[in-house]
Amino acid sequence: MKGIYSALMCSFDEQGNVNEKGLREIVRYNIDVSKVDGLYVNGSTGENFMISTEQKKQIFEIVKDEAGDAVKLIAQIGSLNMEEAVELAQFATDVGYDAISAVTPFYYKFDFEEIKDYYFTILENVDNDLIIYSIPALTGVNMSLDQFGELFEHDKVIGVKFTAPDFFLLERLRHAYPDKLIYSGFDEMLLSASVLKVDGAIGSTFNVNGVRARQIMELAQKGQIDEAREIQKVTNDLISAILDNGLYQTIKEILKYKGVSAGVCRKPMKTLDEDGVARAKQITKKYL
Ligand code: MN9
Repeated sequence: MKGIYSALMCSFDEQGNVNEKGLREIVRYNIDVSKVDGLYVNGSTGENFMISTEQKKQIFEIVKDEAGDAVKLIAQIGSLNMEEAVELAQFATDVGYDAISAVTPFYYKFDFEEIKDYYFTILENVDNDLIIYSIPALTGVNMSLDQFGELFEHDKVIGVKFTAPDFFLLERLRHAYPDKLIYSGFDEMLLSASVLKVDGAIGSTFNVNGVRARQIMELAQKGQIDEAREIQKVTNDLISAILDNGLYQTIKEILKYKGVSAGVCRKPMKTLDEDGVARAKQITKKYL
């Protein structure tokens, strides 16, 4: 389960429906061109928190059907609706996903006992391994080293997608839990996370920049830090340009220039105007 995983984009049409052909093309592009080791499906980048349960299932099915066994598949099933989380966990497991992942429950400021109960309840109801999805900037949920430890006591909690700029906590986690899988979640900090020996990375920009991501991680693992830094530098020029222009919209536009029917983002996310589209084209030409 180690390696570079795209936080998979999903193609939606103007009405917000899943564009099956487009989604299949995105999967193919990730495997054939971005050369990722795996796909993280229905995460933030997949616009998961703006779609229906049926759409989530539809996406899990299409992605598995297109990817087959070519790459590892992780299904993000986290939801504030526990029944939905369990239902999706079972569904993705039946479809053949290698692991499930669940975002920390957010919005209501749950205490740690509640968060623990959420994860263990999901695991009581599904026969699969689980990766915690921690992204404090979006959820407001900050867990301590000891709290991660309590979750890691469960055999089936096999790791964490660590999307935070907290390298102190990351180092402590790595040191304390050498056998758990730690995935770096911020693409712009991949080199720093790789130096601390994460097992892999899961990111939105890998949909289009997966090859450089792999180079950064592998060079860092070999101790070739200067070379890795050069590639992180180009990568971060790219990521800065993408973030300035609108993260998911711009990645979709880049995919379109590459011939992939990436569609538009779901409302309330906005669509790029003419200038934004032109900038996305320039970014593609310059970096990809
Ligand atoms: O899955 C992604 N997080 C979000 C991880 O999209 C919220 C990252 O890959 C970021 O998009 C990326 C740009 O900041 O690092």
